[in-house]
Amino acid sequence: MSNYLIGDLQGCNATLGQLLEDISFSPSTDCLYFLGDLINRGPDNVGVIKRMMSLEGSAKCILGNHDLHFLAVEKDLRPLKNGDTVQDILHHEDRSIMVQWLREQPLALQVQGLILVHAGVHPSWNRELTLQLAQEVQSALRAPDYVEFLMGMYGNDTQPWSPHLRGMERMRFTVNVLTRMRFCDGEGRLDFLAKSSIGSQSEGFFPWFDAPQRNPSQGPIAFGHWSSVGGLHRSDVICLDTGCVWGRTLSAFQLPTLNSPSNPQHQYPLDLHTPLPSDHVIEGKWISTASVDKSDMGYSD
Ligand SMILES: [Mn+2]
Repeated sequence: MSNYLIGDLQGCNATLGQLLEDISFSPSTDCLYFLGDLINRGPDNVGVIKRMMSLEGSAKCILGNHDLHFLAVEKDLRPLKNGDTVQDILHHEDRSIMVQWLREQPLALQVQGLILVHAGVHPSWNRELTLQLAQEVQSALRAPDYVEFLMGMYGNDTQPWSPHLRGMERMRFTVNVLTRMRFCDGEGRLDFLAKSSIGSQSEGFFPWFDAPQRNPSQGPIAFGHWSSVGGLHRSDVICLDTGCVWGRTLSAFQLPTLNSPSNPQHQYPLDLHTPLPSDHVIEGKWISTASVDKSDMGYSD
C-alpha cells in the first residue's frame, strides 16, 4: 500500500492515465493525493474530474487557484481568461454535479506528517493554524451562500498577515496564501506583482519557503503551483508541479510504505509544535511521466 503525491494536472487527463500505469496504481490498495489545479489550461477537464469522482476513497484532492477561478467563472463572477479551457465543464450536462464535487474539496490535507497545500504556507503559521484556516475557507465553499464567499475572494492584500483578521478579509488572505502565494517579505506581506521565476520578485521579498521568519514548527510541506521550481526536494519542502500542461512532465512522489517490516515508523514522528530535526529528510521516490497533453498557449502560470 502506497500514498502518492501528484502535482498540478490542469486537465491533463491522458498524461495522468499514463502516470498511473507507470506507478502500477491499484485503487484497492494505493491512495493518490492531488496538490490542486486539477483543471484549466489543459485539454480534458471533464475527464480529470470524472476520474477523481470515480476514484472516490483512493484519490484525495485539494483546490488550487485555477479550480477556484473556475467556480467564480461558473457563477458569472469572473470572465473567462485568455487560455482558459474550462468550457468543456461549462457545456457538460453534469456541470452542476462537477461544481458540487469541487466545492467539497479541501484546501489543505495532512498525510504521513506532511502538510499538503497548493501554493504554500505563510511563514508565520504553524501547522495547526494552517489546517484551521483551510477548514474555515472550506466551510464557506460548502455553505449554501458560497457565492458570497466567491464574490469576496479576490483581492491583493497588501498588509502582513494578522491573527486578528476576521470574516472575508481573513478568508481572502488564507486563499491568497494557500493557492496563489510565491513570494513573501520579512514582515509577512505577499508579493502579487512578481513573475513566476525566482529572482523576479520585488526587493525584500523571498520565496515563501525561504522567508527569514519562517516558523520552524511548520513541519514538512508538499506543494505544487510553481512550475519553475517544480522538482525542488529539500528537508522541509517538496514541489511537485513539474509543468505537465506546458509539455514537461507530470510527477508523483511515492511516500514510504507504512508499517512495512523494514520501515516500521513512517508516520513522521512530529507533533504540531515540534521543529523539524536538523537531519530530517522527506523520504520517498520520484516518478515522472512525459506529458502527452499540452496547452495551446505559450508558457505561463
Ligand atoms: Mn496554481
